[in-house]
Amino acid sequence: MILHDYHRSSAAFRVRIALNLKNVAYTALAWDLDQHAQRTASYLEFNPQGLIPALEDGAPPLFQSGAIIEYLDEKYNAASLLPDDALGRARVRGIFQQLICDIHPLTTRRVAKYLDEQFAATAHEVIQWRRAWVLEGLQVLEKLLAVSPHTGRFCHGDTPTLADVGLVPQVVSAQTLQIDLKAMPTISRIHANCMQVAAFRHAHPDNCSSSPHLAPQAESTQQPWEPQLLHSHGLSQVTRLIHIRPLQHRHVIRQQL
Ligand SMILES: N[C@@H](CCC(=O)N[C@@H](CS)C(=O)NCC(=O)O)C(=O)O
Repeated sequence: MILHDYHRSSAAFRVRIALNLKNVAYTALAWDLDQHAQRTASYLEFNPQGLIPALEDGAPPLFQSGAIIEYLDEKYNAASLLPDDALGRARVRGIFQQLICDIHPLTTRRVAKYLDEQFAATAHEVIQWRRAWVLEGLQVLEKLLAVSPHTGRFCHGDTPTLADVGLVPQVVSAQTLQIDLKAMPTISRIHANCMQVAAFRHAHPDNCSSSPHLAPQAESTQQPWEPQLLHSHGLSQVTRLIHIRPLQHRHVIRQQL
């Protein structure tokens, strides 16, 4: 199984968590979003949407983190990421979709690029934009989680579900945007509980940062886009590879997006 990955991609972070929760061995191929690797012909040929992540587990390749995670949940049905009851499943999917459909897309690199290119937004204004949408979305979610009797140690009950898989990357993204989460005690508590679980911890960008540090060295010795074996780590055997391509870019976005 091959995960087309980038350590700072929130959407890929979700899939890494799910793979770890399911204890599935995989190979990670890192596409350097900071170098716009997802917009190069070799990636677009594979995924015309030009977005990370993608998962290869036979043909066809799978796109969209939500679809990939539900595929994994169906294929490896031990430790289900969805509750048994229909109402519970709808609640969990609702939280997940709020995070991945209503918050995350507004903060992506392509939106930042458009703000920059079409409206000459400064880097500071782009950060303000991102902060506004993440803050608003998480504040709403905090209210939903705080009042619900279904909220437990995790977003739904006392075992991790799809909702937590969506929540943790968004909280990490909020942290990189320096959003103060003190006013969101329920989210902070659930996030802390998730980080007690190795599957979440091992998927964190700090534990998967294959590309930025090694890219310059690799560039001098590798052909463009030649995959380089970096190291293996993770809960299960995760092999991390990197595609390197020296590219000029206008500005590097260092937030978790
Ligand atoms: N809905 C997609 C979103 C994927 C997505 O936006 N990925 C980001 C990284 S987190 C990306 O590839 N961004 C590149 C860009 O915006 O050009 C999913 O959940 O898989």
